[in-house]
Amino acid sequence: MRVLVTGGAGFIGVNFVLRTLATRDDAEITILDKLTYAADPGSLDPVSDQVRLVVGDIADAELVDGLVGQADLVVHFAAESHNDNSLNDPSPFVTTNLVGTFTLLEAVRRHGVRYHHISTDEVYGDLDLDDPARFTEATPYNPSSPYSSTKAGSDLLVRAWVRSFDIAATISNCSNNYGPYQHVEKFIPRQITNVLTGVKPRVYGDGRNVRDWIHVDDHNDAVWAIIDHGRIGETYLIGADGEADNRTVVETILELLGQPRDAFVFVTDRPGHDRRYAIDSTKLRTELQWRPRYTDFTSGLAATIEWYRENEKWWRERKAGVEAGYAKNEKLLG
Ligand code: NAD
Ligand code: TDX
Repeated sequence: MRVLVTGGAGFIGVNFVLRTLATRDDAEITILDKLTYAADPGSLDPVSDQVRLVVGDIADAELVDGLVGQADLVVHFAAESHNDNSLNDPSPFVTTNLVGTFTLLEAVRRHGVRYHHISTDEVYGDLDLDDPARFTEATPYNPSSPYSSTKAGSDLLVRAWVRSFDIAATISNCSNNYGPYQHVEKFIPRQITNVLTGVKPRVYGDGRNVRDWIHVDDHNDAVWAIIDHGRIGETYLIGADGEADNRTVVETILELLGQPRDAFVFVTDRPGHDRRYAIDSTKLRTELQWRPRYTDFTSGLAATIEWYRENEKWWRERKAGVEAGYAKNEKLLG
């Protein structure tokens, strides 16, 4: 099977490529990645003789047409992915997430290629802290940020291309991922690397915002379950029952790193900050028999901390630039 992986040099894409090569022998992988600030092609060095990396933009119609024409399957991870960046400059989010997805869909339509679309639970907006509800495939779209609205728009393009043009597509909406190779701009790696560099973790607002954490390998195994056995045209929510508030996550990281649990600071809240995400993944579990393997978040976090400890070279160069960017808007509270 010839697989075109977009965004295969980013966090989830790198893990998808490495895991696919480790667990399957039927995939011949081509990666299309623009190598934005979020990418690290060096992460693919150990498998460089097993994958083809094409550096380019998913919004480049000619390039995309040629690559999709050579594939049996497209797995579309490429995106501008960080909410805070989308608040500072929404423009690349519109181009990559909307125009890029449109460009892929048109090529998929022309060539009749199977397509899997990677998306996020953020398309559903947020839930109150005391609301017993969780998101399901039937929850109405209600995105809050430029990032989540462009991801929502990209999902709707896929649904329209399925209905109007009969493309063979599936969609997955996953909760917050953690694990190795995640950019240090994101919450968990930012706080781990803060502690490792002697800086106190930064928690937005009151720290009570809840995210539903899943290990990146569990996400990617679910993606393969959907590609292998999912019903065409369907959406599947991916989540591992990992709800935790930000304050608790930071306290756990501090404890695992041998620091006092209260050695963090509160900083200015993110504008429009979604309060809580929570996924009900019953459909995925009952239809496709998928189960998460990382069911203990604390040991998953401990393994992730170990990875950042052992791979300082991977993140060290990016860290100062990311923190300088945050420092422009962030003020200590209290
Ligand atoms: P990331 O920012 O770490 O990586 C994105 C990758 O896409 C990078 O390698 C980047 O170079 C590439 N890219 C960006 N613009 C491109 C363009 N125009 N053309 C080609 N390549 C381009 O993101 P991630 O966290 O790995 O997220 C991957 C996907 O998973 C995204 O679609 C995201 O919306 C989705 N998702 C992420 C999470 C999460 O917790 N990180 C959760 C659910 C869904
Ligand atoms: O320094 C921080 N302090 C803090 O309190 C950062 C960077 C974040 N936060 C909070 C904001 C969120 O409540 O932590 C939570 C997680 O933040 P992010 O890592 O930025 O993730 P989030 O905004 O929830 O979005 C993530 O999950 C869904 C990914 O970045 C998206 O790509 C994915 O779609």
